[in-house]
Amino acid sequence: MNHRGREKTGEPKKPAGKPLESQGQPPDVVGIGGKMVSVDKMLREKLGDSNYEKLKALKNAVLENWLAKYIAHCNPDSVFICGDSKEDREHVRRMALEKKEETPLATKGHTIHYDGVQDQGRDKEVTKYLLAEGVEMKGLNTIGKKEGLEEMHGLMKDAMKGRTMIVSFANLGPTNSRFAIPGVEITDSWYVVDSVKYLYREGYEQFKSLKGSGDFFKVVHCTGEVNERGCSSSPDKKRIYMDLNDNTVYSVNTQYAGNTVAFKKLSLRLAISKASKEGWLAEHMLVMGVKGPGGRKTYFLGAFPSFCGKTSTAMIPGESILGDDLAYLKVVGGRVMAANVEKGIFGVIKDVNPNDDPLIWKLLTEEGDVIFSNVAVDAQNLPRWLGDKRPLPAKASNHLGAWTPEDTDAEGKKRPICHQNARYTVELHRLGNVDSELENPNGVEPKVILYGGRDEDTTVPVEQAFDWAHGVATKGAIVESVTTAAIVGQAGVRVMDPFANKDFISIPIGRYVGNHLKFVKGVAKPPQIFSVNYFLKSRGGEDLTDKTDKKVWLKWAELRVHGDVGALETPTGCIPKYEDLKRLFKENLGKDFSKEKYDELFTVRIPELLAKLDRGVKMFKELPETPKEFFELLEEQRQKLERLKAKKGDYVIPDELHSADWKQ
Ligand code: SPV
Ligand code: MN
Repeated sequence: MNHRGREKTGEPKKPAGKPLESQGQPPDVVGIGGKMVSVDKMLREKLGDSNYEKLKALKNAVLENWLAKYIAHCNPDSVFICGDSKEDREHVRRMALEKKEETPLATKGHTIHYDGVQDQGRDKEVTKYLLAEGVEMKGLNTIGKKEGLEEMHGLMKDAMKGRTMIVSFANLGPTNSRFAIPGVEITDSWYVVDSVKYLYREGYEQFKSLKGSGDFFKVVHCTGEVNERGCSSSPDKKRIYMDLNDNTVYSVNTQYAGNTVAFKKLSLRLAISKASKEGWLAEHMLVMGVKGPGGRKTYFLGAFPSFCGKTSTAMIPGESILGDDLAYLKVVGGRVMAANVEKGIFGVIKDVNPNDDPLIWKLLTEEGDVIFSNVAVDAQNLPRWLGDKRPLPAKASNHLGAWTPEDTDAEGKKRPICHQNARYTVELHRLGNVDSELENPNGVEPKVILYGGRDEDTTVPVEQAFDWAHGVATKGAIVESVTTAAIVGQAGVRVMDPFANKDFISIPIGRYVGNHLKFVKGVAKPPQIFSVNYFLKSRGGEDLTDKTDKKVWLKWAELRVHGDVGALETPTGCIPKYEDLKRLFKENLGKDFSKEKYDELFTVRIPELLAKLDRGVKMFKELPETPKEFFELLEEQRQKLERLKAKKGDYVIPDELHSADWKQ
């Protein structure tokens, strides 16, 4: 039953005794499972004067009813309405420490938070969409709404007893902008609210502009049962459910931020559904500025699956960052504009080291606010992580407890110092390279969109698509990557991850592809699409590139969109000329770039490219609503590759490329 948008009118109706999910809701009584309570009485009692005033100042009956319903059901000892003020921010931080959800580390401002042993990543298996009766969502993990809500509410019953419910407000997108979506999360975790404060723009004052409307994202999170470390301790009862119709997320028996800071990936699913109805795009993309000649700055977007270099791309030294994870894209006045949904980073810490990531390294080792999660802590109370390029400490502790370098697991393998998916949370403004336009309510105009995955054998390091539609179909829609530790489960399996967004696409993927194709209608100069691949190996399996080489691929794309460099045409797009890369490697990295390396990196690997196209066609054939145009574009590419193969064999170096070989 959708009760949003109701106003208080007249006398309260007598409760009917039936669960709210199945009956009309009287305006000022609330309850789940038959228990009915007066909203105002409940709020006055639980909130106390100052919190009650704070809530009332928002003048939003939808919010009040919803809140009262979960206060009655989750039964917290008290409720804290968290506003935008510095005092509230500090209170949250203090409480996170007092309740030991975070512990101070040696460096001022640094804290560590641990998640449960089986709560170290997003959990796909228990993350489901609540489905209204008669609705089907093919290929997505779903549960009937009635059954799902009953289960969820069963797990949430009295779950906040002895704890405080915190109500926090966030703004997805820059404040006072056309991108902004208001969100409210109720949770009993101070760590979750602390993370929200790091990652999102303040939303309490902005919430007033809703003027009573129920058009906001809602999140209910309960930590659930905890162990002696304060971590959720019932992974078998972990559930994360989303209701696209009500724009609501429910999460229980988990603390991992990807499952609980619901304005991240859980709200991305809500946003994708909303965007599809409204004609814009919600993407798993970085936003950054790349410098060109003469002080020019070109904005880039980049979609990469988790763990595939998205954050380190956004942080390339010398360039500027607006965001590392989520972007909203809208067409405004015939131009594509984009904004970061967030104002902070929840980044993978593995392999962050002073050489490859000097900016993040500095931030993580100097004084200032950082939440580390699931890293190890050494005897000096300093955080340590995989790939930090420091000698291992003699002992440390991690999410499993005490650790020494000699420790082995059940199979006799060395136990790593910490979990692969250990992370850090920081605010973007602390970075020396934050872009001046981060808070621009109009967003920025991207000229380049990058798509990349963890691909060891198929695509070249950088390649420009022929045009928007070609890029959408052959670069975005068929991104492939091997699975990583960001998700609980098996790592190392090759999967197709359309637009690096597959896990979050909450509408039929075919429709989503169609939305992308249509998106730039009426846009005179849409962004140009490039594929990038940081993981390509030689055909003998050796690494071919360094982590820092990505800067050169981006610099080339920057020059290319301004027409400052030429390119070689291949059947799959346009690749750099050797001379240009040689110069860019020297100028940007002081490195010599050999012709042999170039030939190896930019060889057109026809069997692998054809196999990838086949996998793409096979996958999309099984998905509803995929536009005909998509299949046509893939077929055209396949034919070009076949023709080149017939002329030149399976592997063709750039010097051997002549478009007459594949053009009819
Ligand atoms: C990712 O895994 O892509 C992340 C972290 O950005 S999470 O919030 O878990 O999605
Ligand atoms: Mn991400």
